[in-house]
Parts: sequence; C-alpha cells; structure tokens
Amino acid sequence: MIRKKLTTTLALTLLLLSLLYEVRITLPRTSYIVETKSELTSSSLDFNYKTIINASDYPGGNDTERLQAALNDVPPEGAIVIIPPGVWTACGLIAKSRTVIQGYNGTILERPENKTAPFITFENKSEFAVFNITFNSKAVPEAYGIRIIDSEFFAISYNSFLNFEESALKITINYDTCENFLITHNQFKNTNRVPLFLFGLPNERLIKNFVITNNTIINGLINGKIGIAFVSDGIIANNTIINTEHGIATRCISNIRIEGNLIENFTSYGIYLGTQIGDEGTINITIINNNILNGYIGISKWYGSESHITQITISNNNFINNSLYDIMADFPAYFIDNVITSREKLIILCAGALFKGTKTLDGQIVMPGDLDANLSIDIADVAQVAMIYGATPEDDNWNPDADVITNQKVDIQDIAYVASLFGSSEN
Ligand SMILES: [Ca+2]
Ligand SMILES: [Ca+2]
Repeated sequence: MIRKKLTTTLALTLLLLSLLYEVRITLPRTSYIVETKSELTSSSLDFNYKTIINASDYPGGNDTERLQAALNDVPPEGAIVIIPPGVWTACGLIAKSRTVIQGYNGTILERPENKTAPFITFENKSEFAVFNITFNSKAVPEAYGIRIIDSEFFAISYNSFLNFEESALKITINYDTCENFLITHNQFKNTNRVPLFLFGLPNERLIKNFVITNNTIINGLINGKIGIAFVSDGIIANNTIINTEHGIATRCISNIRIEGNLIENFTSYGIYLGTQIGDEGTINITIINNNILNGYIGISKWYGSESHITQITISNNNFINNSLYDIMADFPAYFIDNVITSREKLIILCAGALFKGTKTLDGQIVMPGDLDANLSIDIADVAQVAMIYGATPEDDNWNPDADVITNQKVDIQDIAYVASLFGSSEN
C-alpha cells in the first residue's frame, strides 16, 4: 500500500518533470528529496525512507563484502544506505529496489585491482538513487561505472565519475523498460567511450521520461559524449561538455528537448542526429539555446544513412568557430535565429533544411538562395539559378551560391529549393 502510494507520487512527479528541467536536489540529514523548480510549478521525487543503514557497521573480508552486506540489509520498504567518507575499494555491488546509496564529505569508491565489474548494478529495480559518491575506475579497460537495466523511478545525482574507459553510467534494457529518471549534477572527468549513455532497442522507445541536466563532462577524446539512442520523451539541458570527441550524440530518438548546453573543444561533432536502418527514425526534436564552440562540425546528421528525420527545430543556438562547418545541414530541419561564424561555415546538403534569421558573428544575415543579397527571395534569385542549370565548377558561368543544395552542380534540387522560398524575406 505504501509502495503504491509512493509510486503514484513519483509518477505524478515525473509527468511534471517531462515539462521541466531545472532540477535541484536537496540532501538534508534525514530526507532525500529530488526537487524541481520552475516558474510554473514544483514537485519532488521523494526518497524519504525511514531506515538508515550505515555501511561502516557491516563486517566483511573486504570493502566489497562490507558494502554488499549493507545493501543486502535493505528491507522491502526501503532504506538509505550511508557510505561514510573515505576510500572504499569495491565494485560489483548489486542493489535492491528502494535503496538510496548516499555518500558525504568525500566518499570514494575505488576500483579494486584486476576487477572490471561495474561499481553498482540495478537490474529490474525501482525507486532508488545514488547521491554524492566519487567513483574512480582508475582507467581500467572495459569497466563500467553504474549499470541500470529495466528499471524505473531513480535519480543519479551529485556524483563524480573519474577515469573511466567504458561508460561511467549506462542505462539499457533487456526485457522491460527504463523510465522516469533523473541524471543531474554529476561530474565526469577523464571518461571515455560514452560516459553518459542511454541505449534502448531499435524500433522501440523503451527508455523514456528522463531528465539529464547540469552534468559536466570534461576530457574524453575517445568517444567522450552524452549518447542517447532509441529513447523518447526526455530533456537534456544545461550540461557542460568540454574537451571531448563529441558533445551530444543521438540515434533514433523521439520527443527530445536539447537546451542550454555548452559543448566546447570537441574533435568531431557537437550534436548529431544519427539514424539506423529499421527504426522509425528521429521525430520531434527541439535544439535550442545551446553554445557549440571550437569543434570540428557543430551539428550534422552524420551517423547512419537513413533519412527518417522529421519535426526538428534548431533555434537560437550559437555554432561558433567550428573548423569544418558550424552547420552541416544534411537532414531536414527548421533552423531559426542561429548564429554561425561566417557564411562559409554553413553547408546545405538536404533540401528539407530551411533557414530563417541565421546570422554571422559580425551580424550579417545569411539567407541561402538569396543570390543578389537583397534579403528576399524573388524572381531574380530563381532566374539566376535557373539560368545556369546544369553548371558545374568547371564551367565559366559557375556560381557557388547557386549550388544551394551543395553537390557541385546546379540542378533541379537547387531550383526547386529557391523556388520553394519564393516570396520569403529577412527584411
Ligand atoms: Ca534576392
Ligand atoms: Ca546543387
């Protein structure tokens, strides 16, 4: 009965969370509450279990045994397992439902020698959290941090993940769903191979209803990024990703908002919208108010060859100083009021990519198809493109601006694109 009530509360909370993304977690002495705040409303994900378990009270041959004994002692109605400050050399822990694992004042879990098991695994569990613990994987290959499988109603917050060569936090499904969860205020440092990873199953959206906010990823040149694949109904907001290979990597996602993230100094793609054969594709994505700076390509589809990408809005972002392109528009989307470094840093490869209010750093409007630069698409623009129909860079009359859908040829796609914009204006 108690559980049912709690679950109902949590369900309501997470419904609200799907609309919110400013998440604050408070950790008073005996109450563990994940709170959300916004101008509209507030709510909480409440882990206020009455039983407190102190891991120091448990005997064992090593720290793994002691911590596991403490976790085994969590009663069905739930408990808060406190791991006191200090270095605990432990991994391979298995946690139950209704368990809050709580560190404080510098609780560190360090990977034991010659062990590659995840630090903690939650499989088919609900109503749990991990707060305030530093995990140091000591750069051991193929060793994960926290693994969460087929679970719901959980929070992973205020932790530090150091020196991981495999996903520090990986959320997957085997048979069931993973839903209603928060990942907030964690720090990932020197973490490679997708430190924050949500990976569902193709053509399913069994990972859903999540909020990923205020996390920091620093240093991860081997596939360091936030990765989400085959997921739906989530928010990725206000995260900082610096010195990595990518920023936010997606593949086949639905109903996702990517907002207010800082992605800086990446060697490959800032944000990409990957696809995969056999999946329904990427649908209804809003990418807004992000800063994507000093990388290689700011935004692109990049991954996969399928083109089922629809209802994408990319607005009010800064794509600045990316060495190849700020925007590689190889997917259909509405690009609205974005700032790029210069005209040359925008390439359009897909006729479904439409632009409004794009500006360069020095304030110039970039209006693809406006060949005479009068900030409106009129008959003169359409005529200029049509006049050199068939031209390639070898021809005397070649005009790269007429090759709007860039393929080194002025063809029917270019004419159709400009004609479809007929009458539009940036004035
Ligand atoms: Ca014009
Ligand atoms: Ca062309």
